[in-house]
Amino acid sequence: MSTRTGRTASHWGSYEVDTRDDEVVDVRPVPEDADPSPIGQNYRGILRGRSRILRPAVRRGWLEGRRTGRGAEEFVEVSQEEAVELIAAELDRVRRDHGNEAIYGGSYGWGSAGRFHHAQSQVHRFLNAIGGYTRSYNTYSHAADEIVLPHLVGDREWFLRSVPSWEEIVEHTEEFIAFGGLPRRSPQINPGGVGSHLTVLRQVEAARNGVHFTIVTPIRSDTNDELGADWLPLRPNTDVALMLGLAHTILDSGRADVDFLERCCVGWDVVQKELRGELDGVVKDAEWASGITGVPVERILALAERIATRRTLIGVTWSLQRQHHGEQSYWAAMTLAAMSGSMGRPGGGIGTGYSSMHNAHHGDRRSPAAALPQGRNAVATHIPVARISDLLLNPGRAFDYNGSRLIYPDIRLVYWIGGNPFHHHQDLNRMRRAWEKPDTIIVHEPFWNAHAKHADIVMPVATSLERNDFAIGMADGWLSWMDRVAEPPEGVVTDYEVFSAVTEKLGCAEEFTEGRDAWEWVVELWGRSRTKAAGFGIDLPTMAELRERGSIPLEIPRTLPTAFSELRADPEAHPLRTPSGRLELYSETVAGFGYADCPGWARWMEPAEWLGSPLARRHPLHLVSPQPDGKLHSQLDHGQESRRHKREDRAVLRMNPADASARGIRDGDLVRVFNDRGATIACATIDDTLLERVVALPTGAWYDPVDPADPAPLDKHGNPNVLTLDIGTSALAQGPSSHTCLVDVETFAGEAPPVTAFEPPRLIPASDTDRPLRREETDE
Ligand SMILES: Nc1nc2c(c(=O)[nH]1)N[C@H]1C(S)=C(S)[C@@H](COP(=O)(O)OP(=O)(O)OC[C@H]3O[C@@H](n4cnc5c(=O)[nH]c(N)nc54)[C@H](O)[C@@H]3O)O[C@H]1N2
Ligand SMILES: Nc1nc2c(c(=O)[nH]1)N[C@H]1C(S)=C(S)[C@@H](COP(=O)(O)OP(=O)(O)OC[C@H]3O[C@@H](n4cnc5c(=O)[nH]c(N)nc54)[C@H](O)[C@@H]3O)O[C@H]1N2
Ligand SMILES: [Mo]
Repeated sequence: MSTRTGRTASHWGSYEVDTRDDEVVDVRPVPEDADPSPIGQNYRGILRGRSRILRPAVRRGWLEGRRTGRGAEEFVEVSQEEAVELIAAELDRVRRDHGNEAIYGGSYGWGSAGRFHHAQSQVHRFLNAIGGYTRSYNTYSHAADEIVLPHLVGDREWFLRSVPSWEEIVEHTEEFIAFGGLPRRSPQINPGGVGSHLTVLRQVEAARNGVHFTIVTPIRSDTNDELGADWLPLRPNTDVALMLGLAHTILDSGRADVDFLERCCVGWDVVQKELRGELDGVVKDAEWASGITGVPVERILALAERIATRRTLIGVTWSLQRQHHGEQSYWAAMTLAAMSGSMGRPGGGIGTGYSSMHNAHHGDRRSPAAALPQGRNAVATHIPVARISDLLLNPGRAFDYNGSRLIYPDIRLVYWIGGNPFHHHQDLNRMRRAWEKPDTIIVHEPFWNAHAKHADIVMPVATSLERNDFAIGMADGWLSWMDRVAEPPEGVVTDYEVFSAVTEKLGCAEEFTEGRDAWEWVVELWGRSRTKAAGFGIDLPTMAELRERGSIPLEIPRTLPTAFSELRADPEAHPLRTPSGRLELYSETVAGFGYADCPGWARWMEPAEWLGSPLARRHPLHLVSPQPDGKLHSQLDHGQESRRHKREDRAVLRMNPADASARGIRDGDLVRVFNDRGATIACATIDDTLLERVVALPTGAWYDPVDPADPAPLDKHGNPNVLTLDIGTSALAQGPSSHTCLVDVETFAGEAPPVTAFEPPRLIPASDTDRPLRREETDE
């Protein structure tokens, strides 16, 4: 028996981990974590569990030259050498016959913490070394934000580095209006790691210091009880109408901050016309907003009064822009904040993501740590990340994106590591049709999730617990060592070693490895980090000392004055990096694009699906699919903390008592959630914190079709993305619109099929097949 104790870091925190025979037996938060996350408990028992991928596997149909059958067919297990041979030969065929742009390496996903083993850096460096690939831009988290903010404020990074921090809020804010709420679960997470969880502590401190919180969300429990927040329930996807109604009320009462609006912004004239109905004949007053949002008129009037008279911070959660016309949520919030009188004053104005993730907003966002260089991509073709199904389904088709007109290239090979599109993408039945298009899909995964099951060549890889590395999260105050606390299963190697072997075969190993093994790279990146940190005035110790100490606190104080304060003081001396140098409440650039679904100023436009749309007669419930408690996305869904949040093995669908009783649904019943795109089985939990006609099904349950050969199979595990809508936010950002979705719910009739999401697919040992291990040529 071998036992080890070491330290690991993850996107949900750092932990001390005990392993026995290379399996995790105990997980403890590190002492420096002020408010540790229970998500770390998911590590127990997963390294050698049934879902672990133990050997490289190749889909039988692929070997026989078939593109169909992904997700339904058995796999042939092969040796590491054979798998590397197959991958190298197929990459070589595709780049020779179709060019490197036929390789899609967008490969979106969070992977694991660790500077060197960071999956996206690895795969992009690898694909650049072999000649380039079609890439993806933006994120699923906040694509619309990434595109629209630069049009409004110029430099998005400057904005994020200077919006009021929690420390500033505790000190100066009087009113915190949280559009999208302040869910306790979300700031457990931080990309790259989090040494000590501070957000909830700061929120409570703010409340104690007299900050008055109002949460504007369809779900009352989107907050922490200790904040004593007022709840303003509204219909999902109608925030823009509410914001405009508030803005109109402030304008009407003569309280708008005309000085700031006229000196520091462009577009105040257009905003007034929009609010007064001079552009479309519709006055955007509180009554109008009430009709759309369901918020009583008196509450809109009262909230507008508070906003205009007290030091107010408008907080917008990222969920507000993961919806159809999501750009407008930010635009309207910016407009409201600019009118409030608090813009550019300590603790006032606007900020984003305050309860979406830990990095919003504590320390400075500049990282003192070096990253693995990705090299140069010789291919220019790209897509906005959430247009993956459109890309595969429509080669050659033109589409709009932030003022440019792009063409979807013809993708023959998809290479994906460190992400799970069967978790993250919308309308999975449509995506499954898209998945039939490429010749070859190659995936590296530690676990047999749906993504691996739908691939052609699956490479098992080591988890973050089976590698040495160091971690630092975005805007986090800690550097952390990561121990190899277990050996991977025999024969299983890291992403880096797979890529090293493939580049060796393709004759470009030197470019990829630069002659270093993984350990030598970690040492190298630590050395580069010491140099980089020195430029920040930070003296990092030797790597041996980091290892010894486990973690190091970092003081990277925020240096920028509150966003817009300098603009307010002197717009000539401190212009923004917009075309006008002002805050652009009206953007001539965006207006010039001429997009019907994204004009150049804040405007309410009906989303494709909402409670006011005709479709609501047939599918009368609005589905929101929030981030899950108990895990990050789909990661370690088979872990114990994740399973604690399931009922009857399925994800939990929360619904209002009235909606449940109207359908004869009782607490704990299995239900079928459905619309025209798909259906899933979840377990109903009756919850009076939800607004009527709103249901919530968290993301993250591994997609688990009853009959994978069916083109639109019933999912039996509660994955909301079989239901969600796969359209861009607008022609501007083309972001995901996951929170725009109507459904209906009924009790599940009959015997529910057991969940098999965590079972491996049928595996055939290589010795049992007489097939030659190469792909047969077909002209399908
Ligand atoms: N309906 C709906 N859908 C959504 C959202 C929503 O709000 N609603 N939110 C969206 C958002 S914000 C996001 S960010 C996405 C998240 O989507 P993803 O980032 O794709 O989800 P993860 O589950 O984190 O996927 C990471 C995968 O990488 C694997 N992995 C971990 N470490 C490694 C490694 O070192 N190497 C390799 N090869 N693999 C590794 C894990 O096992 C896991 O399968 O989901 C989006 N989808
Ligand atoms: N525990 C945990 N935390 C996470 C993650 C995770 O997987 N697990 N994922 C992380 C990632 S990658 C990201 S990007 C962030 C995302 O962070 P967010 O985007 O903030 O997270 P969501 O849970 O999608 O949405 C937050 C709340 O918005 C509300 N909401 C939905 N639609 C609307 C609407 O139209 N109007 C209003 N006013 N409210 C609405 C929902 O009730 C929901 O609870 O979360 C991060 N935090
Ligand atoms: Mo995200």
